[in-house]
Amino acid sequence: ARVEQDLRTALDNDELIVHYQPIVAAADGTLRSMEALVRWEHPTRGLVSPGVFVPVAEDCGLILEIGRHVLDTACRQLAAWRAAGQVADHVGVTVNVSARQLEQPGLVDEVAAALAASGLDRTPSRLGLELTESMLMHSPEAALDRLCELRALGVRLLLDDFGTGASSLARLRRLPVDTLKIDRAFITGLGGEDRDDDAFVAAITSLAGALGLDTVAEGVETEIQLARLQQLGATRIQGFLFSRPVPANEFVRDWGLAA
Ligand code: G
Ligand code: G
Ligand code: MN
Ligand code: NA
Repeated sequence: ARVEQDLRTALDNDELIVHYQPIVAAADGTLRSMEALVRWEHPTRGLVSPGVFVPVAEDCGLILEIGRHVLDTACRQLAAWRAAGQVADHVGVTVNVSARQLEQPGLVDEVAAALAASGLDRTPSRLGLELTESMLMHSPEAALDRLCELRALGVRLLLDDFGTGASSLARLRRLPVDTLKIDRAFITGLGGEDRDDDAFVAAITSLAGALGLDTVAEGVETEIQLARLQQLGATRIQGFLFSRPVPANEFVRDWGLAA
């Protein structure tokens, strides 16, 4: 209850800020999009990780407000960078959506509102929503309807942490997703002694290719992993090798076109 009260205050005091991590083309390392990741700038405890407070926010329902805040902030930030000539028109932004948000019928209107308020409604495919397989298990039919409504707005849908959940190929075929984000658990061992990870990633990229989906490899930290992912046909790369998630000003300094 203490953390819940503090979170409420954090929202009111604008202590919840958004960091951005680049997602680049596997072929040439150019910027394709960035993932928006929330952080809590606590007045005394410093930067608090979402791993700590997002679960609390999900339990108490504050995740709905936090989610809306991150969505709005990310859309406005991308629009501002575009207007300033800092990012190319094809660059997008992705936002994590929690199960509680997806359960809300109002989510579709909120996404539409965020697009309209930022002006991204003219190019809605620049917004991507990251969902996990596990959150689709709950009530698959309701979730599927919601995903179709979101897709009808023109936004992209990404399956986050792919490979760790229990979704069947049959279900994957029915999901209106654009991109599989390969969980970093499968990236860590790439190019190493154990070839299991290579085989697993190869299977995902060939499946994605057959279904016409993009693949983002998450948690890429070494040149060896990058080279292997290029061979295996991953289309996008995200990880500390290129950048950690950074504040907006650092992001534009390091990745902006007019920098
Ligand atoms: O950035 P970091 O690795 O600390 O994130 C930890 C977890 O918090 C990740 O699973 C990430 O998806 C989640 N997360 C980060 N930002 C958000 C957000 O805005 N909304 C939700 N629901 N989860 C987020
Ligand atoms: O669950 P989700 O995929 O949204 O979580 C994204 C999280 O992964 C972010 O919090 C980010 O800090 C973390 N992350 C991003 N790149 C790397 C990486 O190269 N290595 C590690 N260990 N974590 C990463
Ligand atoms: Mn994510
Ligand atoms: Na992930």
